[in-house]
Amino acid sequence: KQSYDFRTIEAKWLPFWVQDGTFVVDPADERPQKYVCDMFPYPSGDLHMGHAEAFAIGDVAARYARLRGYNVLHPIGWDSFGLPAENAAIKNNAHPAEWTYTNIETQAASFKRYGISADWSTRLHTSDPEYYRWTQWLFLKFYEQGLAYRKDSPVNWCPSCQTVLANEQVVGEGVCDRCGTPVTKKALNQWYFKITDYADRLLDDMDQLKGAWPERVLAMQRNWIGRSEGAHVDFPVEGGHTVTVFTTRPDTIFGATFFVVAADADLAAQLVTEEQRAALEEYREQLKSVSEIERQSADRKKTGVFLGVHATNPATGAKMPVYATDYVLADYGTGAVMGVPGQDQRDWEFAKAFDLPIVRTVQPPAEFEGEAFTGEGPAINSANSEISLDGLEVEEAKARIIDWLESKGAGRATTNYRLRDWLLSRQRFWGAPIPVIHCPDCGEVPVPEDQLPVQLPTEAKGEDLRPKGKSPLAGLNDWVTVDCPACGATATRDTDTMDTFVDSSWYYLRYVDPKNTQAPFDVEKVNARLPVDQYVGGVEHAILHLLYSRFFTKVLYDMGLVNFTEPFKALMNQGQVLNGGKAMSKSLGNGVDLAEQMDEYGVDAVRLTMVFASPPADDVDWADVSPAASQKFLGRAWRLAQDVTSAPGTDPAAGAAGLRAITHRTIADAQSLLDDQKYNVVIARIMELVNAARKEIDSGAGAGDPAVREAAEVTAQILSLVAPYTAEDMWQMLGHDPSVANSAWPAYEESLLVEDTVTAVVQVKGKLRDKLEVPADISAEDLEAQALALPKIQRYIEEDGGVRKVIVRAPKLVNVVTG
Ligand code: ANZ
Ligand code: ZN
Repeated sequence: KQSYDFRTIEAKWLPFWVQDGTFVVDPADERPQKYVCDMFPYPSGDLHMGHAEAFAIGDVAARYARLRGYNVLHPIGWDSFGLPAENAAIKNNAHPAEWTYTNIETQAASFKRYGISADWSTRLHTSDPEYYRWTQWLFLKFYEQGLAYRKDSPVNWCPSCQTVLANEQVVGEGVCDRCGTPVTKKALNQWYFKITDYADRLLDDMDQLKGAWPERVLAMQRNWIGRSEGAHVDFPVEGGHTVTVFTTRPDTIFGATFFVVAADADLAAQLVTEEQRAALEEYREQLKSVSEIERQSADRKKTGVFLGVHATNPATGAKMPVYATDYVLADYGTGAVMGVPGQDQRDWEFAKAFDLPIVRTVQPPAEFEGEAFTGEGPAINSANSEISLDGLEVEEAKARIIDWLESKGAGRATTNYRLRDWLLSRQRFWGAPIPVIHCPDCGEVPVPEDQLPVQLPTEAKGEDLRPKGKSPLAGLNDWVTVDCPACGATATRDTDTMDTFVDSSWYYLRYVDPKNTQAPFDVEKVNARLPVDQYVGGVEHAILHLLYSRFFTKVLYDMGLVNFTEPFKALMNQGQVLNGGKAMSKSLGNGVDLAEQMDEYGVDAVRLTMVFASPPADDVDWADVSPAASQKFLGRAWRLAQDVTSAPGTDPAAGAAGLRAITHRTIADAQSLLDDQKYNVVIARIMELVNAARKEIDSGAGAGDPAVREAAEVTAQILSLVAPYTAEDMWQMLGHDPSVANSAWPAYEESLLVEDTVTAVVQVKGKLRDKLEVPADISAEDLEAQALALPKIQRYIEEDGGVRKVIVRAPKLVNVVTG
C-alpha cells in the first residue's frame, strides 16, 4: 500500500486543475450566482503568511458556495502600482515594471501552488495600460461632472520620500508611515475628488451593510465621515469683517465670552491689528515645531495671542476679545469658534489661562463639581429683550435660538463633516498619469478619450525616478511636451499620477469583464454579477479603500453605469498571523516563510492549520499551532479513502447506524457553522468524523461497510474547502470523476439526526425508583432538574421529608438523599 505523500498528490492535481479549467466561470452557466472576492494583493516579493491566511479563508467561502451549487466568480489580480516598485527601480537602475512583473509572476506561481480556486481568466494588473486606460477614463468622467478638481492647499509632505502624504499616512507623532521622517507642510496645486458631496449617502447607505459588515468597520467609517449637526453663526468683528463660526451648541451662545480662530489660517492674519501682528507671527513660528497630534491633545496647556480686535456677540451684544490659538483647527468647520467656557472644557481652560469671564448657560445638577458642564439641563442666563431660552432643555433651546438667529440673518442650521475631499495627486512615477494637458492658451484640457491611455514612459529608469520635489515625470521632457488637443499649441502634460487607491476603487467591477477594450466594463455583465456577495480582506482597509470603493460605486450609479449603490454586500476581516504573540517582522526576527512551510508540511497542511487555528476574524499565532499535526490528520483522512477502495464490499453492519448518524450530523452542523463563518469548528467536526470512521473500520464491519464509504466521501467533500489536494485525491480513490470542488454539498437525512440518548436511573436513598431518556451529553444540572421533576420522584421526596442532598453522575445516575 502507498502511504500519504503530499508531494505526489500536489504534483498530480495542480496541472489537472489548470488544464481542466476547474474554476473558470462558464458564461452560459445559468445557476444562481455568488461573487466571492479577496482584496487583491500588492506584489511585494513572494506571498507571505498573511496572504496564506486571508486567501485560505476567502477560498473556503468560494468553495463552499461552489459545492452549494452556485455559479461562483472568484477572481484574482494585482494592485501593482505603488511606491516600493519605484524605490526598487531607483536602487537597481531599472524600470519599476521589472520589479513589479517579476514579483507578480512569483506570487502567481505561489497562488497556484496554494490551490486557490481562482478563475485565472479574470487576472488583471492595475499597472497594465489596458487597465489604467480605464482608470484614466473614469477620472475624466469624474472631471466632467465636477467631481475632480484642482486647488492649492497645504499638504503633508515627507521631505525624505519627497512626496505628498494623505492624513492617514502620517502616523504616530506626525511622522511618515513609510520612513519615519517628521512630516512637514507644503503648498501645492493638487487634484482632488469631491467625495464630500457624497458624505450623507456614504453614511446613510451604511444601513444596507448592518449585520453584514463588522460593526467596528461601520463605526470607523461613520467616525471618519463625522457628521455633526449644528449651526453657522455670524459675528461682526472690528475692522469690518464678519466671521462665521461652526457650533454644535448654538444654545450656549449667551455664554460666549471670547472668540478664537485657528492661528495658522489666513483668517488670523486678516483680523489682526498692526500692533499685534508681530506677536501673531512669533506665535505662529513657535507652532511650527508642534505636531498636529500634540496640538489636539486634551492635556496640552492652552495658549494663544490676542489679535487686538473684538467680535460682537449677536445674542448679548457683548464685545468679545478675539484670539488666535492652536486648539482651533484651520481645516475643520470654519476655523473659528465662539468660546463658551461654561460648557466646553477646552474653552474653560482657555478662559482660565487668559482671565476671561465664565457664564454658565446650562444649569448643572446640585452635586456637580466639575469645571465646564457638558451635560443636559435647563438653560439659564440665556435671555435678551427679544428671546429667552431659560428653562428649556438643550435640544429645544437649540431649535429656538436657530430660529431667532435666522430671523435676524445672523445664523442658520448646518451640517458639518469631518470628511475631507480625497487628495489624489501623487508626485510619483509608478501610477496612472492624470490625463490632463495644461495649455498656455486653453488652460486645463482633458486628454480626449481616443488618446487614452496616457502611457508611462517605458525607457525611464533608475535616477530618472528619483523625486526632486516634483513628480519624476516632470523631468522627462519628451514625455511632458505635447500638442494641445484643443488648439495645437505646445503644451505640457500633467505630471502627477493618481493615488493607487483610485486603481483599487473599481477593480472588482473590472473582474467581471477584464478584457473589454471598449469600456471599463460591460454594464449588463456587472449588474448581473454584482454587488460582491462576500468581500474578504484585512481590517487595515477598514476606512480608506472601502470608503473610496463605496464612493466610486455611488458615482457610477449616478452615471447609470451600475444599478446598485453599495459594492460589497458582506465583508469579512481576517485576523493577523503572529509568531510568538507578535506580528512577524524583520527586526524581531520572528518571520515564518510560507514557501518553507509548504515545502515541509504540504500546502493542505498549511491551509488547514490557518483555518483550524481560530475563527477567521481572530489572530493566528503560528507558535501555537502545529502544521505537523495537520499533516498527520490529512494522512488519516486520506487512508480512509484508501482503505475503502481496497476493501471488499460487505453488507451494512449493525453498528454502522452510529457512524451514519455521526456523518449526517456532521453535514448538518458543518452547514450552519459555515453559514456562521465558524470555519475552525467545521475542521474539528471533520476530525471527529474521521476518527469515528476509523473506529468503525477497526471494530465494526471493516472498510467495506457502506457507512464507512459514506463517511469517507463526506470527508472528502467537506475537506475540499481547506485541503483541496488531499480531498481531490480521496475523491478519485473513491471512484468519482474530479473535481470534488464541483461535486455537490452532501445532503443529510433528517431521520438520521436524532440525538444520541441514554437511559438514566434515578434512585431515592439508593433505591431505584424511576428511569428517564436523556441526551448522552446532558449536563449534571439538567439531569438533576429533570430527575427531580419526575412525578414519582417528587412523591418519594415528599414522603421522606424533603431533599437533603443530590448526587449526580451524568448521564447515567441520579441519587436523591432525603430526610
Ligand atoms: C460652541 C460650543 C459650546 C461648542 C459648547 C461645543 C460645546 P464636533 O462635534 O467635533 O463637530 N469647533 C468648531 N470648529 C472647530 C475647529 N476648527 N477646531 C476646534 N474646535 C472647533 O465639534 C464641534 C464643536 O467644536 C463646535 O461647537 C465648536 O465648539 C468646536 F458647549 O461651539 B462648539
Ligand atoms: Zn490649447
